[in-house]
Amino acid sequence: MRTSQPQTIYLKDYEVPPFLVDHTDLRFELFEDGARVHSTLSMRRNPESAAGQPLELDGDSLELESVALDGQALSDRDYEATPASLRIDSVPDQFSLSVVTWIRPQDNTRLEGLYKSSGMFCTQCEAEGFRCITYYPDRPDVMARFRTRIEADQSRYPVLLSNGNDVERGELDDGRHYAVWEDPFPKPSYLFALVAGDLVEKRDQFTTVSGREIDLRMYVEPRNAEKCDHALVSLKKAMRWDEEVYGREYDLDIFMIVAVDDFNMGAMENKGLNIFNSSCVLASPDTATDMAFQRIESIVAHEYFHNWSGNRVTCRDWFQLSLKEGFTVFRDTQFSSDMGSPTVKRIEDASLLRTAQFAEDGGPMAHPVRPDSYMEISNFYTLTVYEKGCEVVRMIHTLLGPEQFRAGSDLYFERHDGQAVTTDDFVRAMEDASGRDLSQFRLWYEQAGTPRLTVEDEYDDAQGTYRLTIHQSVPATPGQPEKQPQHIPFAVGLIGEQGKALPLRLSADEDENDAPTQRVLELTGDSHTFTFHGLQARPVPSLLQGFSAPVRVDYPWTRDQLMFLMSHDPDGFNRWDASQRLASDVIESLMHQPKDVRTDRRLLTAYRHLLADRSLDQALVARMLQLPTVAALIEQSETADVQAIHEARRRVLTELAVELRDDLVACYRRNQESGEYRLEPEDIARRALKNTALAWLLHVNDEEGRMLAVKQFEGATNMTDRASALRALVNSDFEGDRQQALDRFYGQFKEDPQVVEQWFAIQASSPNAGSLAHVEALLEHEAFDWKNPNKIRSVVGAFAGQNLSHFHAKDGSGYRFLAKHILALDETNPQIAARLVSPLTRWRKFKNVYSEGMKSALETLRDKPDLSKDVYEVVHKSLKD
Ligand code: 7MF
Ligand code: ZN
Repeated sequence: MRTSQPQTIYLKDYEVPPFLVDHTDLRFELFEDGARVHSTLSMRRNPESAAGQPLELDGDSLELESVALDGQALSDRDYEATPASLRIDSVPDQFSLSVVTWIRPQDNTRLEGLYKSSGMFCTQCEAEGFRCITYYPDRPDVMARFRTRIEADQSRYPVLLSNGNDVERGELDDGRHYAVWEDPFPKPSYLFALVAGDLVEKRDQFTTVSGREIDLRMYVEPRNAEKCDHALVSLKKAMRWDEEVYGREYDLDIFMIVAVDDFNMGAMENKGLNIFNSSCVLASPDTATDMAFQRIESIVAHEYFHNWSGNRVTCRDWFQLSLKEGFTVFRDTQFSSDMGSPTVKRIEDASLLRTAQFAEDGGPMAHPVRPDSYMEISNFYTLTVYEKGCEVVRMIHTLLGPEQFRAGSDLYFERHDGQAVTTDDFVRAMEDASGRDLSQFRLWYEQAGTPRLTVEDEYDDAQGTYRLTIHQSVPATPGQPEKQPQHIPFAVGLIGEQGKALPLRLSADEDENDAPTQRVLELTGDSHTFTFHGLQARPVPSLLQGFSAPVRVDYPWTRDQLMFLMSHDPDGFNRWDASQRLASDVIESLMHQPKDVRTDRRLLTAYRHLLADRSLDQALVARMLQLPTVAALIEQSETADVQAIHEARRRVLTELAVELRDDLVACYRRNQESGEYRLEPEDIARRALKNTALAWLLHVNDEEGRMLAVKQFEGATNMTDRASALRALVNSDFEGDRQQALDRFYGQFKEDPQVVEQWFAIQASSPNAGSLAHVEALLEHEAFDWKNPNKIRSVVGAFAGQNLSHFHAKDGSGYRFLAKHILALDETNPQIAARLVSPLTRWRKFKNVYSEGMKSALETLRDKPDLSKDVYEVVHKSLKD
């Protein structure tokens, strides 16, 4: 057991910083056995803070070499230093503090602060990594102008980068050189970045709307020189889009992107120097799938958009994280939607939310979008803060409409430029610009839990009226037993007998021609009734169109109604939703039925129509053909029996694939690759559809499917087709072809870490090939590396998060496997260790055979001496009753 309980930090305890930093001057001496950091801070007392407080700076694992106040060296009686803090009891109102620390980037396996990744130095400071570099008031409401001088060996580290503009460079003795960077914009320490390495530079240009020329520079290891184009193209698209849609222009003369292989997260928005996980920025058609290209476009945009939503206006404290993340995810979602298929983008986002975020919101780690407390802030970079936070901003957009939302965003940036603010300031700007009252809406930031809407309807033949009654309830969550009703924008439509969207008349004298076919009903109380007039027959309701709010909706659609919606709902999102509800219903009803009970023929008919429908957006068809995942089915069930769910889903998939075999082959052939690889939405959709058909054929070990897969694997001119064929073979019973394809794939790409990660993930997530024994063997593979977060995610993460039938083996072996590796990782990289605990946290959701094993795995973790704060928090909250 951990001997002391980590401290809990509360939002209600927030106090303004006692000291401010006007200027931060840094000098880094980088060596092979460590780095010396000289920091000089120009500080003064905060006039808004109580007088006479001592100076207390944050540190983390620091070795102090010297301290000087206003140029006078201090003796160790004048201050109190530990690896985690530096305290000076008496300081003047204004002073300069110089501190020298010694740190060891080469031994830094946590990947927080300054560390080495494949021979280069790089940093990750969000949220509290800067304190691993030097003593500092490491909180986002302390903003300073930074000047950074980097000194290093010239031949090993020819490229020396930091935030802002490069103002000076030169040579030093002993083959060393230096560079000086100055960032004119005051920023919090979490946006500081430094990179030193032997990198190639790719240059590009962007002319802003006001005619300024921006230098775009991308830095990568030489072997990745040919994988930069897509990120640079994406960056320019994002820069233009932010000017056009938000009126936001870039503010420095240089914008830099760096790719690093060892990175705990996806990417980081450091001012003027964004750092990316290689897997989220490097791409070529030969090595990256369509999905990877799309992910890169949206992540590059996300980090760029932070320049305004996050950097120019930042967070007052980490409880406000969603201020920058929720808003920026909303911005990147809108951007991706504009760049591709809006319906498919909405489906992707909503399925992530409904499976993973709803699960988080219903489990022991549930917290509001603006949490009230935390032990370790890195555990709060969650789906709730990011994705639900995005939905909250999206609902404001829906309630205000695009023009008023833009006015609110303009006001927010104008009012708070250069400040560190709260989510409340954001909402207030939206209110002030629009005149709308969002006081009840603020509960979305304060209450955890997914609201549930129960819908009843009644059709009155004589009156020609249709009544919808909607009840809402917000479930209890840890620390929040009682909830108030929330303000929910609920978009609805009604579909008539002929499959037409009907005009929605909320009063009898409303003219049919003025009535819209979609209305956003605003729910604010426990229950509401809306009456629609002038109907000739009972309509089919299309509820929560476009997923207008992050809520669950219960309405007893019949299977026939769902089929009807699948082919007639004008709302593309709800067509997909109907397909998922129908398939879920069919799968669930088969769960405890004897083997000879057949799948409802209506599902088959629906899918046969889909496969033949050439008029529908093919990207949407490809999405609708995907059966709900096991994770989605678990989320929908009361207490989950994973093996039964997995079996029932397999049975349905098998029956569909056998029955639709000819349609699948025809669909495959119709959509085969011809000509050059293009990344246009039609081409992406075509490949997705074809590869879904292929996966289904291989699922039932179809001979022609096997031939097509092998041919596609060998002849592929792009990674989407190659990886899809590999995945299909891996998920078939054609063991010979599977092994041959795996070996050839590895042989061809073993020098490329991003491709090897895909190779690992395809195996570790396969219900067929990814047995625990095989996954254990992958951990012994020459390409596996416990120091690299991407490798851990692609094997351990993919197994526990995506290979649910093996992970939830009834003998508990999957859970013990995960616990064992979390324990080891807790020593080297606590952030990654804590993230891996997540598949165990929802143990109460599962039947006893599973939950007992999950709980005992959590207890194993709890009993480790000196557990990190990161893992401690997740484990203890999960076990709490
Ligand atoms: C798109 O938010 C959406 C979310 C923190 C690190 C990137 O810019 C970030 C960083 C985590 C989890 C998700 C994302 C990021 C982080 C992310 C990236 C791209 N400020 Br942790
Ligand atoms: Zn972000």
